[in-house]
Amino acid sequence: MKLLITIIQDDDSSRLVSAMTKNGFSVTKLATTGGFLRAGNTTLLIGVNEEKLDQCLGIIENTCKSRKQIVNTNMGGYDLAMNMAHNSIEVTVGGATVFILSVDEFKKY
Ligand code: 2BA
Repeated sequence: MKLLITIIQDDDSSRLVSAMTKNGFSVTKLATTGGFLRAGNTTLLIGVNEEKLDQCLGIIENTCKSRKQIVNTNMGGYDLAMNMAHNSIEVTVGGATVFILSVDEFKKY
């Protein structure tokens, strides 16, 4: 069995959870925060048997879209509106970031 720690954007979470459950995958949804943007994102814990791994990854890839976001690089308490034009960078936020871990044991009581 594998555990997929799957970090996605909030905008994709509802569609991905629906697609997962429709295809018989169990999902736990966590509200998380990205360290760079300091903005909310969603982390899904998905336990999946190895023969279903590719199907599961395919659903993630097909459901989650990358998007561009403008980030203010001077968030230290100055007037954000005044600084925005001069201190902004564009970052492309995935898609999905997926950590694939091997599960030693899986029990349900
Ligand atoms: P954030 O940390 O808020 O990062 C959002 C996006 O900002 C990243 O998109 C990336 O394009 C950019 N970024 C992140 N750190 C950067 C840095 N030090 N310098 C320049 N740009 C940077 P993604 O790479 O698609 O990541 C989306 C979210 O996935 C991240 O949100 C974070 O919550 C998680 N993540 C990504 N890689 C991770 C890793 N190696 N370990 C743990 N969490 C990770």
